[in-house]
Amino acid sequence: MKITSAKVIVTCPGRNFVTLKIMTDQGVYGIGDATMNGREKAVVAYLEDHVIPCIVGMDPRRIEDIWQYLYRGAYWRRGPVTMRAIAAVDVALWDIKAKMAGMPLYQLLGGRSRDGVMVYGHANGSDIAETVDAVGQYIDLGYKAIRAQTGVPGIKDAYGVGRGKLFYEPADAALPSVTGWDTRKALNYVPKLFEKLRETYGFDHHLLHDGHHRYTPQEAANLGKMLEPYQLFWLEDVTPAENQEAFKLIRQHTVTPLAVGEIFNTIWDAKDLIQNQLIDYVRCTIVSAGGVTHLRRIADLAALYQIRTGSHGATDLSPVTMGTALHFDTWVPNFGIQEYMRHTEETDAVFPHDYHFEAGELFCGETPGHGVDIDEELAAKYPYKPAYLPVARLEDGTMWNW
Ligand code: GCO
Ligand code: MG
Repeated sequence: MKITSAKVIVTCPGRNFVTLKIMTDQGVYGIGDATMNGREKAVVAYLEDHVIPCIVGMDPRRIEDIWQYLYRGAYWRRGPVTMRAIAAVDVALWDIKAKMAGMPLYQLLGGRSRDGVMVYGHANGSDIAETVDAVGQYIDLGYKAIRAQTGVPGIKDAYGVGRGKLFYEPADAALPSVTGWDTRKALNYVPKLFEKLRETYGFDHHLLHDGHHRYTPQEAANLGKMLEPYQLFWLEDVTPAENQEAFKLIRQHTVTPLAVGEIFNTIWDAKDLIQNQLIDYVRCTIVSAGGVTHLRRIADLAALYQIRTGSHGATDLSPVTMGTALHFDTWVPNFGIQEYMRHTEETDAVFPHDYHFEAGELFCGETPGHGVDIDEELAAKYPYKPAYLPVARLEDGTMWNW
């Protein structure tokens, strides 16, 4: 069997998505997501100029060998661009293999470990009252787990507060918009949100919060400690994780569960956090961390330390990633939770898929492959539109972590 050709499809049904389509001499094709929010064109070039010429003619059944070829052969290993390109190839090849086997992908991975996959949605508001209402709407939609983010008085465009109700799209401008941050104001406000949420809805639903890399380790420990009475499911990205050791300090002071990893791109980014039991959930995803082949390795290492998966699932991860993630989540023994920010109807039309939402869970389908396709004709109607993630500055103008 041979890869006869491959192409990159860039489409923007409300936001940009980059999709790799691999064709074979058996007439079966596979698709993989390669979207990197705000840097899409870098991955397009990497795929078109440095990956596709190498894989045409290769046997698509040799998934592991092609992964190793693209990882070791790059010489300049790792990084978000390289690992997204490898992920896109990997997912497309798993899609092909499952189609050739006539099986939904989860069967190829080892079969079902669960029926449905618990997901969490994003509730947000400009202040505590609005956010409490938004969480109530997600409870009414049947969600068992809800992430809550609120605007903070005195902070311009605090992270995680969307402009719509169901959809939150942070890449909001043709050049990075500037948002503000002030940790003291956030530390004085965020705990009050969760106090109010528990007062209003009790403890029957899982509540999550994303620190989005904003706190120093000491501040993160302080926030974790202040949130303990509200029993969060997790506190995410509470401090930048390049220095994995920083989590030792946080761990010494709080038992609030910690989740990290949506911006990791290989197992090396998470290895020390996992082996030192410094986190409770690993957030790596199919698209950012080298595809099914590599995410499986990360999940297996995490399982040795009773750490569970909690894959990233924002709108900037295409339905191709969501569909593949659901097959992965249906199989993986140490599953924790799956993030699920609904895509818009126009996105869903470009990416027809067989997964569905019911009573707070997502269910992958039984279609052979990962169950997601791309309507190329419709995709062509939405040309690429430059869009950047914001940046964040402190009140004195210091550049901070968005
Ligand atoms: C999340 C993420 C998003 C990111 C976005 C960047 O937890 O869903 O933090 O909100 O900011 O995916 O493109
Ligand atoms: Mg996050």
